[in-house]
Amino acid sequence: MQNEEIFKAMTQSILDGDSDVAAALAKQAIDQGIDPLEAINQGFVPGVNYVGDQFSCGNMFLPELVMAGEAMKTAISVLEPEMSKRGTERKVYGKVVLATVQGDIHDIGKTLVGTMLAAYGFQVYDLGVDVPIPTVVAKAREVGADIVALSALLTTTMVRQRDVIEALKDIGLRNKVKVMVGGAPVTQEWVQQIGADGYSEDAVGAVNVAKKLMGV
Ligand code: B1M
Repeated sequence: MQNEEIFKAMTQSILDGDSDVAAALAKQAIDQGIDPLEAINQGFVPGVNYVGDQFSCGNMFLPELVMAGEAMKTAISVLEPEMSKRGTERKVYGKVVLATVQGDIHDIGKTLVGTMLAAYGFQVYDLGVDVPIPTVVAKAREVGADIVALSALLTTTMVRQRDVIEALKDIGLRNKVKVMVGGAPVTQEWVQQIGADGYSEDAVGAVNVAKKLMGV
């Protein structure tokens, strides 16, 4: 396959949300000697951009976004070792420590946000669900996080987002790290109330917010 042809097929694999095809094309690109960075930027990224835009205007729905994100993540996982070998790591916009807050086990939205952030060039440390406040804060300090991203799906666990902000203040990290929050019950009003730096209603918006927080 010519490069243009393989890029087109890569874009289509994301639109189809087909992880197996995306992985096979990523492998094929490596075998053909295509620069993995070029494969991501010219092959897979146009696919997630399209799906993201269509999701934002209501023409595509959550399952398509989830599947596209998963396919993108699978393709990148195939290409990443080759990128490291070639020393052509993608530009990393920033380090994000991501967690669903303590007491909350909802992980679908959080994982989707993590997938999209990683797909768009953030280094994501996903701590999982029900993550204790000290664990979030310690990881942020350990990796030198630029952003702490906190998901909460329950009205009873939203308050943990505020607690993490307070804990960051307590250890003198608050002025070094941005905090973004999200999850179904989170509102702009809540963001202001707890003094977070950013909020988005969905995973595509989360990428835009994170980029804005990093000044890119
Ligand atoms: Co739960 N649950 N649940 N649940 N659950 C809700 C949240 C609820 C609204 C359902 C309802 O009653 N209508 C309700 C909360 C009520 C409230 O507090 N206001 C509820 C409840 C009550 C509970 C339990 C307490 C039920 C019980 O046991 N009695 C229990 C709590 C357990 C716990 O956490 N301690 C519970 C358990 C569960 C399951 C385990 C069964 C399952 C989760 C499975 C899993 O995650 N692996 C589950 C599910 C599936 C839901 C609903 C139905 C769907 C959540 C979901 O995955 N949505 C949910 C109702 C609903 O939301 N409609 C509900 C899809 C996902 C992609 O969207 O997570 O919103 P979402 O993420 C979005 C955005 O919010 C945003 O981007 C994502 C992608 O667009 N976003 C961010 C999310 N995080 C972000 C972070 C960001 C930025 C954006 O920056 C950091």
